[in-house]
Amino acid sequence: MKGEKITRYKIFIIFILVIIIRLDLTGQAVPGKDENIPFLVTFGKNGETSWGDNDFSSIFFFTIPKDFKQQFYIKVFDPDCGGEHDEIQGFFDTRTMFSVYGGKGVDPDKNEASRGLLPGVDFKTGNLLASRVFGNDSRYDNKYYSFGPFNPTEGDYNEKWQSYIFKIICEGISGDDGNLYRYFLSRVPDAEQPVEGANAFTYEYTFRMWNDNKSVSHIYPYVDTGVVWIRQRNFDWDDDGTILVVSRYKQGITVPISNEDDWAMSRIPIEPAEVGKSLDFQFHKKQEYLVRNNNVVVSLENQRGDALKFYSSPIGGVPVYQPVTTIRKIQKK
Ligand SMILES: [Ca+2]
Ligand SMILES: [Ca+2]
Ligand SMILES: [Ca+2]
Ligand SMILES: [Ca+2]
Repeated sequence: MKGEKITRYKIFIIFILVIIIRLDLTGQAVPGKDENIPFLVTFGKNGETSWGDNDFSSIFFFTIPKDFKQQFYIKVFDPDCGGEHDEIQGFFDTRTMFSVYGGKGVDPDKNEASRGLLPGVDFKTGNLLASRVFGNDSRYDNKYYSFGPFNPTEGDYNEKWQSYIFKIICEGISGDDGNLYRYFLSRVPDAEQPVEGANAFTYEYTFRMWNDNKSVSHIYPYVDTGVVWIRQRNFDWDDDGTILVVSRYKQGITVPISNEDDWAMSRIPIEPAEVGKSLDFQFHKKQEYLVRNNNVVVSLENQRGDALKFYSSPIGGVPVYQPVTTIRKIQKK
């Protein structure tokens, strides 16, 4: 009896520890911990789309839970384009502008233009809170720059998620090199201290793959109510291995892959039980040889043409396939 009590106590402690660890490490870093993606990438607007960035801009949203009352910072790691991490073309001449927006017009649930997927429509919606241009500057090479402090209520309030939403836009305003960078949402400017319950998402994910064909990268789109099927699109995958879709109900569906400067697309059926959870898009690199410096773009929309969000910290956790033995599900192509 006493032994059983101790075991239950131990399980309880482990459970609490797991919760604490997840609160501390998820949702704050972009790319997220579970994604295993080394960097986001945005090229200068004079770059070639065949280098893997289709539009020379990237948009991310941060959600701050309404119960969080302190100030916070949006930190950019390696905001410069030069020195370490970045992708040179000839010589470094790229200038990149990072801009933070809050207020009405930011929330992409209420304002579709804010998502940045409508051709020719301005996505710089909301109030500009901070902005800075970075060139080839050793002061910011391999280091963080902190935007802020911001007050949570400067964001655009979203009732469904009970969170204030902020947006950060990265634009390659000149030059042709690729700026590689990461974000971190922090309570302090000079360290990385997460905001509990915060998250980050985008609608069109442009990122760099590892130069290591043993590594697998992931992105986690959230399947909202009413989704019956989704259309996946991937750009400039350089024929680099396979892309698999995994969920509790999908052991691994392969999707058509792009090669050089082109898009590949397909439809993926969604089971009712996958609604309200995340899918796991897995990016497995080619094993025969190493495709170096692969930058890729991924976007998804549902059957109504609405874009799906990719969360840095998957909502509902990382989905794990669970074989169904009683009900055999036949995947439709
Ligand atoms: Ca750099
Ligand atoms: Ca250049
Ligand atoms: Ca950089
Ligand atoms: Ca590529």
